[in-house]
Amino acid sequence: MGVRGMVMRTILLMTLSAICRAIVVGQSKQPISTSIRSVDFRNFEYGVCDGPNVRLRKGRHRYGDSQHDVATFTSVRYVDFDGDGKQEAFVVIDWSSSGSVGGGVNAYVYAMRGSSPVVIWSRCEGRSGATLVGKTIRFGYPEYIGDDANCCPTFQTMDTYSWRNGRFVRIAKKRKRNGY
Ligand SMILES: [Ca+2]
Repeated sequence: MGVRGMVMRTILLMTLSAICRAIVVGQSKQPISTSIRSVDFRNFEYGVCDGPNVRLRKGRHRYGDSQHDVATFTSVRYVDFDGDGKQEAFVVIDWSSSGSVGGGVNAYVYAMRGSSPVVIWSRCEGRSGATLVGKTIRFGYPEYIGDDANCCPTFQTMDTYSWRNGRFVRIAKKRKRNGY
C-alpha cells in the first residue's frame, strides 16, 4: 500500500470512528423513560417486605432450599392512584413455602420518582391475597388472636386501602369469624 493509500485508509477509519461516536452519543441523548410502564417487574429486585425478599429473574425466584420456596410474578396493573396524571404500578407476587405458612402474596405499589421506581405501598404476608378494585386495594389475610393455632386463625380479615392526602390509608377492615 502506498502513502496515498494509507492516507485514504486513515481518513476512512477516522470517518467511521466519528460516525460511531455520533451514534453512541445519539443513543445516550435519548430521553430516559419516566413511565412506570418501562419498568420490567419480571426482572426486578423488590425491597424488604414482611414476606420473602424477592429478586425475580424471568418472573421467578427460588428463595429457600426447597423446591416449594418459590416466588412467582403474578400480575402488574397500572393505575393513577393519586390522580396526578401519571400511572403507578400495582404488582402482585405469589409465593409458596415449604414451611407451615404454605404461601401468600407480596403486593406492592411502585411510583416513578424521576427515572427510578420507588415503592409507595407494600404488604406481604402468609396466606394472604391481594386484589385491585378500581383504585382501591383489597388485602385479605388470616388474623390470629391470642394463642390461635397456626391452622386456625380466629378471623379471616379484609383490609381496604385507598390513596388519601398523599399516602395510602386503610379505609376499611372487615372481619369474618372462622367457623372452627
Ligand atoms: Ca399517579
